[in-house]
Formats: sequence, C-alpha cells, structure tokens
Amino acid sequence: MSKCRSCGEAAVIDLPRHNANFCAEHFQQLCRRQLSKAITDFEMFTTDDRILVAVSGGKDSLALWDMLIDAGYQTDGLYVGLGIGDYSSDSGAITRRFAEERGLKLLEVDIRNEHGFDIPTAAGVSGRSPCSACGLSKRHIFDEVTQREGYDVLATGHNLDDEAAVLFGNTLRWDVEYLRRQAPVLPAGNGFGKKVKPLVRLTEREMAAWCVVRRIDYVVEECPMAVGNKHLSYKDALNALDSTSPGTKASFYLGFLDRIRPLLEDSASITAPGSCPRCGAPSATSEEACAFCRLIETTSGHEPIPVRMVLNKKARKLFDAQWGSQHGD
Ligand code: Q46
Ligand code: ZN
Ligand code: ZN
Repeated sequence: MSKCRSCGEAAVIDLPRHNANFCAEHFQQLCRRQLSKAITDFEMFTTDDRILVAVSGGKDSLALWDMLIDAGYQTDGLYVGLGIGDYSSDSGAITRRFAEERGLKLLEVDIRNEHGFDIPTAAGVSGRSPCSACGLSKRHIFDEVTQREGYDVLATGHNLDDEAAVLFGNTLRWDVEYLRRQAPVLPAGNGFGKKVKPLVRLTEREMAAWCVVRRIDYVVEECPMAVGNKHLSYKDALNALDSTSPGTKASFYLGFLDRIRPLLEDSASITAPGSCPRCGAPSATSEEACAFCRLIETTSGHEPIPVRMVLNKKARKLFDAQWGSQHGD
C-alpha cells in the first residue's frame, strides 16, 4: 500500500504529475491550494463577490461549487436544461439533489420551456453541430442570467484537461485570435459579464477524486452528443503523451499561462460594438439579431427531434449501448 507524501498514512490517490501519493486529507489540501492559486493569480473574485456557478451535474462543476463553498465564497448555482434526452433528465435530477441536500440556491433555465427548442432539435434543424448550438445557447443564457440577477461573476468548471485540449487545438491551427482570448478570466466589458475558470490548475482525474472523497454524486455518463468531437481526440492525444511522460499536459497548459499569455495580454477582450435588436445582448452589429435569437427563429416551435436522430453512426452505436435504442426513433 502506497503512503501519503505528507503524513505517511495510507494513500487514496497517486498523482504522477506531482510524483507522489496522498491521503484523502492531504489530497484535499493540495486541491484547495491549486484552487486558491488560480483565484488569486488571476484576480478572479473575492469573498465580497456574488458568484454564479454554472453547474451541469458532471464532476467538474459540482466539485467546483463544493470547493468554492468550502473556501468560504458566496455562491449560487445555475443549471441549464438542454433537452438532451435521458442525459439531461439525469443531470438535472443530480444537480437539484446536490443543491437541496446542502441548502443551496439553484437557478434553472429550461431551454425548451423558455425558448421553444432543445439542443438535438437545434442541431437537426439549423445544420450546426450539436456542440456549436449548445455552446452558443449556454454562453448566451449564462451571460443573460448573470447580468439580470446582478452576480459579479460567472464561474465555470473547465479544468486543466479541457483548457489544455483547447490550447492544443488552437496551437495546431495556429489560431492566433483564439489563443489571444484563451484565458482563465474574461473581464467584464462590451456588455458581457466577467467569466472565470477557477479549476484551470486541476485535472479531470483530480476532480473525479475530489467527488469521491467528498461523497459527491455526479453524472458519470458523458453527453451523448460529444462523441466524435475534436475536443475529445485532443484530450486523448494529450493523455497518451502524459501517460508516458507524466506532467506533460500540465506543463503545456500552465507554461502557456505563465510564459505566452502575458505576451498576448492586451488583446483579450471580445469586441461587440452593437446590441441585438431583439434581446439587447451584445452583438457584432445592431442591424441583425444575435446568433442566439437567430437560432430561436429557425428552431423554435419545430417538432422535437430525438437525440438519436442527430447522431452520426459511431455516436449512435455508443448511445444505444449506454441508453438503449428504445429512446428516440
Ligand atoms: S453538453 Fe452541449 Fe457539451 Fe453535450 S452538446 Fe456538446 S457542448 S457535449 S459540454
Ligand atoms: Zn496525508
Ligand atoms: Zn438576441
């Protein structure tokens, strides 16, 4: 049995990137330190700020909410019902239970009830990929609720693996504009609220372990619409490198934050000179409706398209294995 590096008691997790094993207590201490370093290094928020945490029912966002409460911050949660079949029903139920058991305030937006469409239908009708329709809708709703309800900042559960995968993709394409905007903090401005990613120094595996030690129940299944997206293949590639040289993934991303980002600092803000004539959200121009309003226009009121129908062959096979083929034809 391996021993904790700090106290010598039995370890519950090995962290090859730190070349050490930790007991539950010292593992939590390490996570708290990494969280606190990200919050202070990037001036994300203080204990005076009201923070809205975007929660999906997955390990990262629930761990983030738990860690912020544990660290004494003022937080409420925001759950967006995306209408992705059983995956959404399960994640909604788990998120509500998490909040209820801890007496926390959870705001909810159900896209179908409030905007007349769901993500599979939006993907089927608009021709956008599911993740593009979903990302666009979430960004719009997160921003709208943060500002309407007067929160100082919106926090999301993007972890080190997510950010390293995005960085890998941006670097492979040498997409300089995206590299400029890839930061753990997006300041408020141009009509947008402040957004932060406090988990950027913690990995996916560490967040799963945090949930286990803290007995947090989360949706284990991945979103069925994620199958085949490039982001996952970038994650796999980085994990393959990391398994032969532990720490590669972390040094790739954290090195970018330390050494490359400061060189790009001045260009981080998104420009939105106009505002949408329908909803008032910041937009590239004031003549045309914003992308979210255009998505509502093309998809709202359309007969719901089941998840399975908008998946490609490979995704459908996995979906059937996970959720059963009775859902959705
Ligand atoms: S929920 Fe939405 Fe993700 Fe599902 S459709 Fe894609 S973006 S994979 S975080
Ligand atoms: Zn210990
Ligand atoms: Zn709009």
